[in-house]
Amino acid sequence: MRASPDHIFSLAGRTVSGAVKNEKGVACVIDVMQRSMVVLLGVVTAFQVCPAQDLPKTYTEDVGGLKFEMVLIPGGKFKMGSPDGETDRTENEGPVHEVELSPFYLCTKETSMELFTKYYEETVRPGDRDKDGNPISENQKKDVDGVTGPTPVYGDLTMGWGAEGRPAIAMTWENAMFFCQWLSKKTGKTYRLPTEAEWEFACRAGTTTAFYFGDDAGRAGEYAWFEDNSDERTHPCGEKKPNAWGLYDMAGNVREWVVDVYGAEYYGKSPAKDPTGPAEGKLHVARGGAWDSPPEELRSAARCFEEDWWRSYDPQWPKSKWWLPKIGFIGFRVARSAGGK
Ligand SMILES: [Ca+2]
Repeated sequence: MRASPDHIFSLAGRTVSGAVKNEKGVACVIDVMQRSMVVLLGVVTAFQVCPAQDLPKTYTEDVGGLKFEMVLIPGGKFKMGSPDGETDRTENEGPVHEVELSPFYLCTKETSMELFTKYYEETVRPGDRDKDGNPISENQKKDVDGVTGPTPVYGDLTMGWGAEGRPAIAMTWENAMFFCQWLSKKTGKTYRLPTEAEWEFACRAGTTTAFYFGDDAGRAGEYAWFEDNSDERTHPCGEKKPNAWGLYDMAGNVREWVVDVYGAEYYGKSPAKDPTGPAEGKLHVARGGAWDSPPEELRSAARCFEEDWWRSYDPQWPKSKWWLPKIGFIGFRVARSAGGK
């Protein structure tokens, strides 16, 4: 059967909904999602129906008055990873390998707290009991679209820093993936997380230096919120200089989830065309460093991956996989395959 990206996406959506119906709960949904979405990305990126030159260079998405900008990343080949001689590099950034990417769109900024709050308020599940105090089942917790939403957040989602203009924080990778599903339904376009390769390609914006602003870490303050200037918190998105392709805060502010699971040796066996990460794994990659990062973590090739302690503050863990309370350094930005829906 010949498949289109939209067809595959709808299949994946049914798989997720089906998993909800078996009443094994969110963990089951997420396990299915985690497996299917990796496959999904590979299929989606394999179908490009429109040459990049025919696509708009930018467009504005509007979700109930909350707007964000998407920029076309034209696709092409680049050298992924860091060379042996790069200062402060780590082994998992090699070997440097050539990757070819299909064109895609990437949000110019990290996902905002305002938009993520809208998603949360529209999809948050009720508590474990109804208004009369009776336990409610997983099926009863589904929203009208049959999609299980996040459990109520533990504590203040903004960590007391306020929401206005700042990036969304403290969500798990699974929660970010559900956000993309929600956003796709709201807009009719298929939004997703970028792959790790897409993220690095967009971050570099044609550069081969350690940072997208050169090799001088002393310039980091012009482009990034990091440990030297952040006052140990996030800052409104887009206040620092963008990279050459108009992307803000690719370095610093919050680390950004990508779709890939982490593989320390993946670069040695990565497909050359549109790689989507290892087929299996439990830890997810987050890129770009954050407000708590030393300069070396802002390097374009630097890789960060989920650590067990990130979930240790969640009193609902392991029952809930939605939140990383007190982990204010993790966020994400959305991508969309060019030429698809
Ligand atoms: Ca960032």
